[in-house]
Amino acid sequence: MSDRRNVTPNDLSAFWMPFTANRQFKKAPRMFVGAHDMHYTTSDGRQVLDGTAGLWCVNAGHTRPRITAAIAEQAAELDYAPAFQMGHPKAFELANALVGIAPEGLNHVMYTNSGSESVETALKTAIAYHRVKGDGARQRLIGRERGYHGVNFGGISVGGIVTNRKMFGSLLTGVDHMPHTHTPGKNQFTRGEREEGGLDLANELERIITLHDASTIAAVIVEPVAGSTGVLIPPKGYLQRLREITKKHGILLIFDEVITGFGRVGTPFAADYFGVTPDMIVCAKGLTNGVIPMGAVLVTSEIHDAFMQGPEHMIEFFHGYTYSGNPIAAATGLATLETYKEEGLLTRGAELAKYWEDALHSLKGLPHVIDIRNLGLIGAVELQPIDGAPTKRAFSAFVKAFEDGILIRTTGDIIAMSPPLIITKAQIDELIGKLGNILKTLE
Ligand code: PXG
Ligand code: PLP
Repeated sequence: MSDRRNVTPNDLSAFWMPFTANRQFKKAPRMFVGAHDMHYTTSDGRQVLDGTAGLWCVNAGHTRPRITAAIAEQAAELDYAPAFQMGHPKAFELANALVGIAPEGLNHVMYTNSGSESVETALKTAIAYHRVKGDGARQRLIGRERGYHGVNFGGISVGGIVTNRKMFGSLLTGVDHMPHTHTPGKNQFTRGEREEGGLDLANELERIITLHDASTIAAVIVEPVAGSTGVLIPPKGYLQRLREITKKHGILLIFDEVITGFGRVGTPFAADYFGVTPDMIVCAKGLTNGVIPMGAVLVTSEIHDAFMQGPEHMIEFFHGYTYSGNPIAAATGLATLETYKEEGLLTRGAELAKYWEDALHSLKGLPHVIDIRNLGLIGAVELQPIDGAPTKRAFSAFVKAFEDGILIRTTGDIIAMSPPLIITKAQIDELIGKLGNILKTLE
């Protein structure tokens, strides 16, 4: 056995942290040691109001009793069952429950362990679907500038966040990107969706289709509301038009609802809010309240049924993960959906949206604030970057916020917020009030 001579107790160096300024963090660590409902507890015993639902995932709030109990019970009863060629009841129950809250027509569920894996699963399914239908030339994938679809190769290929792409070589071939939907100079401080520009932006897809020819394109993938890139709300009519165009050309439309799913915009899925049904929905995060890793891809019967051919003893789709539909994750998902249902959380965002919007927009006019955007219980405050030091101003707001007892999230110089759907109006006031005071003190 090794004498473990490289390890000192409580040393922070071994863990190479994700999407984190590691050296800076390890000099001044910010640690959570507990959480309950709307609050975290820090390692120095302070309460921090969760303005971001963790990373956009803890939609029902923290350590909810039904969910923690379900995990303990499932772990004691059936901890693991092989995902391939074997089943267990809760994976089927959860699939039925998901189909029950999904937009009409999305009737089948594949499981993954994250949003990133859900994206890969959806992209592979799209290409394979055309092939099993005898349309194997449809291999191209269309994403969007500033899109975030996780960090795996397919996701960064269709994604449009340059920092997440440029280090990683040539990525997938046969990918193109639509323009993003943000038009600075035209849509600052819009409340919700803006009226203008939706059709023109969506019609850019027609241009891309003409360039490549529809017969080569498998799918278009978009976030209904772009989250990670700093909250970009689509203009009115945009998603509806994307649906019309994709349908007309036999191209699958994939909504990446990893953030927008499970009540974030005031409806179960953003597809419901916008009244647009895609061919696949990619989800994760809120599916299990962020508590146990799990993602899913919801597909139409048309897609599913296209694969159900050939000899019955043959595997229909050569894809899946060791932990697809893992029993503890499935039990967590079921308990999460029950909690959402019992407390009306999948539509609570709609009740709070106006209050949230008014609170957010009350920050207009404070120093450095150049834009405010919102939809459902999502909000963003964009700051003017410090000359020559982009991201620094927003990051110092983040650190001050943590010290003042609120958790916000920053990307570039954009502050993003997405509180648990159990937030009260008083807690919205506290969150926005404290943020306002911090903005007044920023350099
Ligand atoms: N698609 C979308 C639309 C996402 O927002 C993923 C895929 C990937 O999911 P996983 O589970 O592989 O991380 C995401 C994840 C942020 C932030 O603060 C956003 C995400 C993850 C972490 C931080 O903006 N989105
Ligand atoms: N790498 C190796 C060597 C494996 O054996 C497996 C799964 O069996 C994987 C990767 C994929 O792991 P997962 O199914 O957890 O995604």
